[in-house]
Amino acid sequence: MKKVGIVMGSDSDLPVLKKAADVLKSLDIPFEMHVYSAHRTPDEARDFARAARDRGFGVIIAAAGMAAHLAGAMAANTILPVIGIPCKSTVLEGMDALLATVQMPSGIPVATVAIDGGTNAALLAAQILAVGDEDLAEKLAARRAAEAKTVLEKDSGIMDRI
Ligand code: RP5
Repeated sequence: MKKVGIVMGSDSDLPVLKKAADVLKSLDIPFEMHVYSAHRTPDEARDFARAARDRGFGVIIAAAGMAAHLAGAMAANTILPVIGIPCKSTVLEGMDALLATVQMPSGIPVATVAIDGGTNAALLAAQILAVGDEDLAEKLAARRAAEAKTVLEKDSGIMDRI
C-alpha cells in the first residue's frame, strides 16, 4: 500500500496531526511524519516533496498555521495529491492559515480541509488511496456505517434527554 506523508510546520501543530495519525493507524495505513517548515527549513520541505513519489507515498498531508504556505510549497514540488490543514493560531484563530492554504492560484491545487481538521485530512487521504484498494474502501465503508449507527442510537434516545 502507498504511504501517507504527514508534514507539519512546527511541532506545535502536533495535536492536530495526532488526530490524523490516529485515523491512519485505525485503518492500517502506513505513514511517515515530519516537521518541515516552508520558511524555516525550506530545503528539507522541498526535498521531501520532490522525493515523495519515488519513496512510495501516495498522498501528502501538510499542516501549518499563520501565513501557512507549507501545503502550497509541497504541492509545488510534487504531483501527488496534497491535503492542506490550516492550523489555528492565537491571533486570528486560523482564518489566516485557512485563506493562505485554500486560496491556491490555478495550476497547483491543494485540497484544504477545515481549520485543525486532522481527522478529515486523514480520511480524505484514505479515500484517495482507496480508489485503487478495495480492502481499504471496505474499511472506510465500515467506519461510516459504524458512525451512522452511533448517530441513530443518539436519535433514538434524544427525547429522553429533555
Ligand atoms: C507555522 O507557524 C507552524 O505551522 C505553526 O502553526 C506556527 C507557529 O509555529 P511555532 O512558533 O509554534 O513554532 O509555521
